[in-house]
Amino acid sequence: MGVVNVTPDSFSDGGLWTDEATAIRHGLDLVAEGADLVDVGGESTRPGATRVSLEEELRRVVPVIRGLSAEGVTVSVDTMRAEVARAAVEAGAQLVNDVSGGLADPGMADLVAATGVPYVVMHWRGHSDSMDSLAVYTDVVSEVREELSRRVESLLAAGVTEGQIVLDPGLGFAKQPAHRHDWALLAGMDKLLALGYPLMIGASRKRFLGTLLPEEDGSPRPAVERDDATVAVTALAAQAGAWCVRVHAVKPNADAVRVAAAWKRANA
Ligand code: PMM
Repeated sequence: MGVVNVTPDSFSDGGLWTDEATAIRHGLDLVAEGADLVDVGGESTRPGATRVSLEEELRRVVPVIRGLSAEGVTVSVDTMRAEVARAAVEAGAQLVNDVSGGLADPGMADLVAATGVPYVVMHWRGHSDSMDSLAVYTDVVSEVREELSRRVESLLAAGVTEGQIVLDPGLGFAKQPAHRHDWALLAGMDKLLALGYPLMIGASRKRFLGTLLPEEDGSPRPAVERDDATVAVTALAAQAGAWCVRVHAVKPNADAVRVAAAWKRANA
């Protein structure tokens, strides 16, 4: 899955694809580089970010989704709002990617049930302005697994079907690099896969990679210089059974997925 952030303030690519034509062109480039899906988002979720209005989010994403869908691209919408998900599906989106797993908008479960589209349920504890303070765990893998399975139960009760659900541990969301939460979740992927749903992994350019690879002065490596590390995570995540990786730099990550697949085939 390639990322098109139609936002002025996303942490690694904010401001690059804010106008409609540039965003559509970028989405098409990602497909040419090997993306099977293009994820279009209009709200930055970087730590500390404040929310955009519903109107602004709609204004940013709907034309881009319409344009990419018209070109035959399989588009997903990255949104926490049922209203945006509805408009996105009407504009051609075929998947809803909700970083709040349905917690941010009580209308989301019904919308997903009504449209029948695949739905990414990410582990989330709160909005960006508070998520760092919510990153408190005794055992991050079992707590994330438990919280995801409670989300699944509630979605199924609302009429969403098992076949629609994709899970995601939410790397970087209420996870602290200093406590290695993201690494524990990657190493514990088998326990998340044991829930029986496809797994999405969004490691691309995230903080935990920056802190793994500090600069000489000790500061984290800048986001745009974390692609090589992202590719290494992609290879390992694909090997461990991920269904999808959500990335900014598609070409090298698509190569890594192919390498892992060839390795697996040779082992079969
Ligand atoms: N991360 C971001 C945004 N959306 N969606 C899913 N399913 N999983 C993620 O890990 C995820 C996401 C934040 O990254 P960005 O600002 O680079 O898009």
